[in-house]
Amino acid sequence: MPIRFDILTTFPEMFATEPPGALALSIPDRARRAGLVEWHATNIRDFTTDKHQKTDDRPFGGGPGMVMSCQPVWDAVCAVEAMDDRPATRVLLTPQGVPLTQPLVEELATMPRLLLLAGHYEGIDERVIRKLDPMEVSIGDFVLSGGELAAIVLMDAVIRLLPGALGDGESAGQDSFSPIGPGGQRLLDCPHYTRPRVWEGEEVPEILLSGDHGRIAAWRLEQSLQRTRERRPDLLAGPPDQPPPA
Ligand code: 6GU
Repeated sequence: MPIRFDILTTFPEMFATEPPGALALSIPDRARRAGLVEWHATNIRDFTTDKHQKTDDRPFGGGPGMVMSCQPVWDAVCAVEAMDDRPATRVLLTPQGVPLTQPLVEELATMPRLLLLAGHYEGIDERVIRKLDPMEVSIGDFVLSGGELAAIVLMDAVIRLLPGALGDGESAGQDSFSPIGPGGQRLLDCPHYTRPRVWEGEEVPEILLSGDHGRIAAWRLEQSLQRTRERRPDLLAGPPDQPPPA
């Protein structure tokens, strides 16, 4: 069975396959055509009972922006969940969520069905969030106009991990954040080179031309460690609340 994504949004066009949206290209499109994944975007606006089709309203207590109302969100989630027998893991995309990391992506990639709720405006009425009790996920410490681009990021990261999604010569095990460190740490990727051997007077590192696969692997690991120390020392510190790796 393909993993199923349901996206609840007021901008379902962003998830279109025709004309192609961001996920209808490259690896996610190939995975979809191969039957590894399916996704369905549902317009929350289709579920509003408001006579003007409104999905939002002004915040109690005043302040800028609009708040997405409980009723259309709740009814949309209930209707979408009933479209398939499999239980959906509910995910709300919000800057207040837990950070999306590769371990979380790996966990999500094992789920049969994910329901992604993309909020807009100043947010969603807290009462419907509490009633849905979703996992709340953020893609970083910055603010997007809506959860849709975050949902697309999450979907891309999950889809490329599905067995068969990457072709020969593509491997998720070599990516940045793969646990290749000597203590199983997740490291940044090593640098890569292709032809020509000399470009603008700059040579490819000699070792990569040596044909010695053992030494090449050791060099790449050392490059990964060096980059990680320089750019992301936090990745080598070990997970918080756990002893650092030996
Ligand atoms: Cl998940 N949503 C929005 N609106 N902004 C974000 C985000 C999510 N993650 C980082 N910024």
